[in-house]
Amino acid sequence: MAERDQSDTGTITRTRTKTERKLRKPPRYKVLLHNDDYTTREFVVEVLKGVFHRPEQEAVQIMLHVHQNGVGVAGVYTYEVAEVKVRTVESLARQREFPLMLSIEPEE
Ligand code: TYC
Repeated sequence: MAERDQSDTGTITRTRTKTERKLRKPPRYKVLLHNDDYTTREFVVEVLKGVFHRPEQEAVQIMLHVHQNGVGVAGVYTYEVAEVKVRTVESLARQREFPLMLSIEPEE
């Protein structure tokens, strides 16, 4: 058996492959919109258009999905961008005294 000095733990290391490093895409997060009984449909559509850059028809579809199912995806972003979207919409909603709730969850 080969000799080992005291600092040698026997651990074998290797250089990370490109997929483990450079080509790894930043994780993405869903911004979820939650239904409530007080926020107006119009406000939710305006937010989906203005903050999440959804075209009118898509904005209406997402709003109706949330209205009917309780929750839906407004958009998918890096964590930092998702956080800013949530803060922006919460601020707009509170200015109008709407209780609209949003949350962030990892994609997949
Ligand atoms: N349920 C609301 C209403 O009937 C509309 C609504 C839709 C509210 C989506 C929030 O995330 C929401 N006025």
